Amino acid sequence: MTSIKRMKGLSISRPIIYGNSATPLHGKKVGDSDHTHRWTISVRGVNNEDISYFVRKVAFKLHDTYENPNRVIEKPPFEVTETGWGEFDIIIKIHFNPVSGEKPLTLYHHLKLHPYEEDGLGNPWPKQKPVTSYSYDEIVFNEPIDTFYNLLQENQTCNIPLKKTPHHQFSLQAEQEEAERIEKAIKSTSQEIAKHRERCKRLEAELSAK
Ligand code: SLL
Repeated sequence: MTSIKRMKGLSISRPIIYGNSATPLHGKKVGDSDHTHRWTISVRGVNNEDISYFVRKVAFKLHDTYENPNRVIEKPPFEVTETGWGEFDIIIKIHFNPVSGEKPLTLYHHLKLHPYEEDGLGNPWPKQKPVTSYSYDEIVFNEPIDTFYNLLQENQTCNIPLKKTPHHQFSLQAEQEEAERIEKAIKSTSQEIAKHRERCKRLEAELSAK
């Protein structure tokens, strides 16, 4: 038996974007159904590059109201397009190239059909604009098998860009800005808490003095 060699102390990652886009059918009925939207759920590379060198297949588990809710996609693009009327959680199971010896990875995505009230700039959501909900993630392979490690190294991967661009929702700049927003929110929340604690103390002191 050939022994499996792992790359001790090494890890290697691959970025992915997963999620859905949805457009309303505006009363255009699909058959005699009560469907209101057409949507696509997908797992992709950052620049829509081919990820099939390390992804063997993707299984999307839809809501049980769908016929054949287990949709297994064996080749790229790893996506499912459907119509429907409701939002629900989709279980995404990514199976890796068998040479990896890696267990499948399970992700969850809440299918989003309805926009938030505003488009982010304070304007109402434009009727024709697709609603999108995507997540960025990096799949980390710890101490991968050497053949899989070599396979990953041999294939080009695209990373998110440094700066924000109209074509990329995810960038290092956006990540940095989000981190700064979170830090600011944590700071102002702790200031609020401190303020309220002080007020409580004052009121308690007033009460006991009565
Ligand atoms: C809801 N909890 O009530 C959710 C369930 C299910 C959506 C949403 C079915 C399509 C079909 C469909 O759109 N299911 O029957 O072909 O909102």
